[in-house]
Amino acid sequence: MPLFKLNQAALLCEADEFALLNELAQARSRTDRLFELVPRSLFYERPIRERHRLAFYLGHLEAFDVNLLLRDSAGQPLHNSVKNSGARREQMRKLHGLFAFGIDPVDGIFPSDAAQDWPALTEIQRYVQDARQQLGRHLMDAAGRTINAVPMATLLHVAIEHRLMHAETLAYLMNRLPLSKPARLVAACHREFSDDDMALIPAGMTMLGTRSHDYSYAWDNEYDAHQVKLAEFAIDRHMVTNGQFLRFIEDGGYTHRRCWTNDDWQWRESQQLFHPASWQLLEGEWYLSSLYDVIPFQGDWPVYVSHAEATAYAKWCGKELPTEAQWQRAGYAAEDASERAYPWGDQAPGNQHGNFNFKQWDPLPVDAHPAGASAFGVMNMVGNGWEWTASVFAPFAGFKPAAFYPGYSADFFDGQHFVLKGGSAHTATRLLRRSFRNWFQPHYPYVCAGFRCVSN
Ligand code: AVJ
Repeated sequence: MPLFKLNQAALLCEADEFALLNELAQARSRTDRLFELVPRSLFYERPIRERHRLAFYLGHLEAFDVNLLLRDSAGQPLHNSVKNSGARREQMRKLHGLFAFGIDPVDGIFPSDAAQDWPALTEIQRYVQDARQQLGRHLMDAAGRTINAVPMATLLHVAIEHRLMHAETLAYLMNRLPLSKPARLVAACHREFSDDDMALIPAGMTMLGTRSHDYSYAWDNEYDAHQVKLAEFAIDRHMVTNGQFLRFIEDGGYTHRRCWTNDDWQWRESQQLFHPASWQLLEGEWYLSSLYDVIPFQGDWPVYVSHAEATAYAKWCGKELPTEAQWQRAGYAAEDASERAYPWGDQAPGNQHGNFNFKQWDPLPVDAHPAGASAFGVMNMVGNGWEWTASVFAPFAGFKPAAFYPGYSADFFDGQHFVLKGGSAHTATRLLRRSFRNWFQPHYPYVCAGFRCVSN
């Protein structure tokens, strides 16, 4: 796929726009490379029943960028006026409509389209190429301009972050593709971690959200910054491991009614769940599914589960999930009452700090990055798996939806989503900022998301 003609664009751009065009090009090559891993025969699969077929995401990333960026300074869409032949233009418009809306159905309604409802792969690829060409031309002209009073640079941040979030979506969709899966030649690992290994976090303050000058871009749900006061609590030094979770399973955790909330129990019963979605029992041994293969049990990796399963585990061992504020304080507070940019300090994220930014596909042991520990010795809070919190996703005081993407967060303030913090192996570095908030429904088990517990 052609990238921007960056050197030409550079002549016209502000320096920060040039850097952003570069970053968008890099984000494109990340999603391109992910799509290249998908065999052509599997593009029309729907690996997760709540989400779209893979082919959708191929077109969606471009349709989103076109909607956002291909506009005149008054905000009117430009893509209707492109100089293609009439039939080609008509086809472009049709595909654009098909791929424009990426929000998946909520509330247990599953999409019911058929594979043949979607255009052929070559058609989608042509749409992608056309869109990139038009964007390339337009972005050169639009440099330094505003669209509806929004600086081009802000919109480029949005395009980049949207694409990088979808890179993560692709990664966890791909984990569930029906690729042939021989067991990988690594040994099972049964290293034990203890539920008693907790760090004490003294009473104090934490800042949620961000001030407008902290980052060059943050989403609407990250505003406004505010202080939260917390009592003393203890938090697991490590994310709960597969090995710990196995003890819960072996103790009959999935059938202890008292460990589950009413909603969660109903869900568990209706799905007849007895183990995490990524685990498989083969001839009496547990395996974990990954991209191309099935991996023998890794007891020291974080367990990836739904919010419901995480909550049941916490209840089983007499603990709770951390609130968003507790998680934030455990991660970012320093002993002198100041707060750090990252758990380890103010240094930019590097390989020694954690497992993120597609450094590798699979998780690493929960204690793999001592250099990433927080001031209170809490390990691996950023990377290696998102972490569920007990907090319902809701606006902070002062929340204002962005006019260029009003539904980004507001569509999900429905009490049906929980905040996740931290990041996974598939989370890009720029999404690791302290104020970034992720959210999913409590019964969505597919994200590379685990948890740690607190005692209050
Ligand atoms: C913020 C990760 C929950 O994947 O549903 C992508 C991001 N929003 N396209 C999602 C998103 C629109 C969103 N999450």
